[in-house]
Amino acid sequence: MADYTLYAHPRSGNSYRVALMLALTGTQYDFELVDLMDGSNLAPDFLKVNPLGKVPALRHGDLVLRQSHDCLRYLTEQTGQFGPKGWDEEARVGDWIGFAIDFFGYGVARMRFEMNFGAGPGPVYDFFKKVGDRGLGVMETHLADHEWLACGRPTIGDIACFPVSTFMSDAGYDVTKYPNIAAWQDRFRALPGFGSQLDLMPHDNWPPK
Ligand SMILES: N[C@@H](CCC(=O)N[C@@H](CS)C(=O)NCC(=O)O)C(=O)O
Repeated sequence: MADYTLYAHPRSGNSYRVALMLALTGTQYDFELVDLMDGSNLAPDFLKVNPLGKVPALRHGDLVLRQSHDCLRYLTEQTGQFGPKGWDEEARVGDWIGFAIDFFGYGVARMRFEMNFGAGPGPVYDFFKKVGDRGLGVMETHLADHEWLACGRPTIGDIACFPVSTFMSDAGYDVTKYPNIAAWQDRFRALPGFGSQLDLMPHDNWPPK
């Protein structure tokens, strides 16, 4: 049994953040599938782990973390990897964690949700697309002269942003129009320990029927 247990689902970008952090830091973990497709996130057993009924959750001893960004920060402290050093770096990494919430969470991730599970193209999609377009524009410009999002090295800022960046095509974007983001994704995929969502969060019934 590993020290950490990750409760998560492979279709969840927030879950993938934490799974990536565990994998990239070489941290062993037990994986507990919480199947969002059959409502297991609202089953009494899981609500004891996370009363909010959401994934991911990360257990380490008696501590249970229920926010993906807390998990990233906690694991930087535990492993000494991918974290900022000093307040200048904290602020720059924090910009990208905030970006992941403000532009990816409320933009690209919602667009993908609308396309996969919602009404598809339409006014709701267009509303989120304004946010997504703005965020991708900021990121594409930034990556024109930065190899990594903050501090000149891979940090939890990159780990926070990578999962939803892989939803771009499902969200309706032509990724070839964002060559700097595509090149950053390639650099990210080359990091030692990298795995896909399904590598890190195995699911027997995939794609879900
Ligand atoms: N603020 C949370 C958000 C977690 C979240 O929204 N998880 C989604 C999957 S990506 C979920 O569990 N949704 C199921 C539901 O809301 O019923 C985090 O950063 O971890």
